[in-house]
Amino acid sequence: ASGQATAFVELDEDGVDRAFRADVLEGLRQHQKAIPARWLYDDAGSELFEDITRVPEYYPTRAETEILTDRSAEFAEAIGPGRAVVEFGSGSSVKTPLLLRAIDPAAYVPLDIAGDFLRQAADALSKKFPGLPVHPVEADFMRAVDLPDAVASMPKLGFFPGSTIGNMVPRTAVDLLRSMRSTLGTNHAAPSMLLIGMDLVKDREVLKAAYDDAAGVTAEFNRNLARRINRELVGTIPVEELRHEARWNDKYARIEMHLEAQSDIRFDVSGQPFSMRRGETIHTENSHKFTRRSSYLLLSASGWSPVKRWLDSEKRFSLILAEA
Ligand code: AVI
Repeated sequence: ASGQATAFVELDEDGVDRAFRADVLEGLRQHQKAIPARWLYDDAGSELFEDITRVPEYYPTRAETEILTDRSAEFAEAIGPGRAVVEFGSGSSVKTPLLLRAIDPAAYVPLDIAGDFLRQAADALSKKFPGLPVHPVEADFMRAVDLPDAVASMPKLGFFPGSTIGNMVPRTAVDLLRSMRSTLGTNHAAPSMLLIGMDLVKDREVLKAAYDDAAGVTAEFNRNLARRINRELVGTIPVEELRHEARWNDKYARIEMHLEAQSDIRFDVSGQPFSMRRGETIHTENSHKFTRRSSYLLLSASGWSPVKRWLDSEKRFSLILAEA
């Protein structure tokens, strides 16, 4: 799953997601055109993202997997057995089994908005861990969620890998981290914990290459958003006139993805006309990068006290354990 939490889907009379249409039309009317990144993840986009995780330049997935593999004894010691693991955004393929194997949990609760992803992930996990109770919950984890009664009395560990938190602006990230704290609970006798992946600030060229790989997979992932608009919102965007750009924004310490018009273009979306000048862009994603201090500040501003931090061998990516 993408890990991008969304509101529940509401379709209009043409079977189109109302929120998608509203976000696109509003986003294209702005001076700096911008469309929320969660719309990158339709079926084609989710598959392209899986492909991104395998391109040589995109290090975050491999770096985080390395930490989970190599430091399993340290996770076991810092977290301890018997917790209910609540994963925000279900089953990111190889990472979840690595964590579950390391810490000997009492239950696994995958939480996702997309019911089909959720059930697939839950089934796959149950097969791998036959003795482990699995309780999938279909919910929007941007808001506080009621967990199943079966795990009510267990201490909790939230798991949010992948640096998905980096795709949110700080204000939204704080809202989410606070919601997670409410979902997991703040029992002082057995404080909840959170294990969260956060990608690190590093050399710009390394960052830019990770978001503009030579094979062009990230470019396709970005352009797929324009294709999706054409498919679902009766659009006429000339996709081949849009160039993928990965840009470092130093003020906010983030990589931004943009789609840049290569010539002056005009197009329609849902019957409304739009135009772009050559060089004008549509901003499609932010991916914030953190330092030790900025990651701790974000967590503590959200009610979480950092406990321990692990890096991969090349110091590219961090996994942080925090306590409620
Ligand atoms: C899902 N998310 C953490 C990815 C990232 O690195 O920000 C999405 C992505 N966008 C382009 N490449 C990967």
